[in-house]
Amino acid sequence: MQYVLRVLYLGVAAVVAAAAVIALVFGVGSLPEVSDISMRKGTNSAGIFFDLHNRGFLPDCVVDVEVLGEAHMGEQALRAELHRTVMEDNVMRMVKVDKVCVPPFSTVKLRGAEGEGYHIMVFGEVEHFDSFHVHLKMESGKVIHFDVQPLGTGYQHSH
Ligand SMILES: [Cu+2]
Repeated sequence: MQYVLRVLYLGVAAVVAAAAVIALVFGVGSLPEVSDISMRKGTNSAGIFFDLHNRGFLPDCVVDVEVLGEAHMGEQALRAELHRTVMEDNVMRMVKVDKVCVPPFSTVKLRGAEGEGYHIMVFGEVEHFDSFHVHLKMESGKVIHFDVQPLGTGYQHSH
């Protein structure tokens, strides 16, 4: 009788432990956030740069980006792409990429020529806007939202 109870108890404990692990991995999943945001305006284009962190237990990827320019006259959606700067035959050029992934407990630098070359490129009449709202859509369904001012420092919203 006591043996049966002990086996039952161990069984329950194992199920509880397994449920806790599943909750940790799938409940928390990835924890993506950004820091050190900056922006450089060019002519009819701008680069947005930041560090992408993942403090969670699962990998995640940026799969889409939306950028809204804000000015006195209102907001306007701008064309935005995930880019990577690459060297080909000693010539630096930018290519469009579908996603930028960050492993668990890691950081990927989206800083243009620095590091792996990733960055966000915005196209349009960027000189008309004072501020830019950026939404990064993650593969997990999570969305990172931050604002950035050219030559200024951006800050991340917590939602
Ligand atoms: Cu680019």
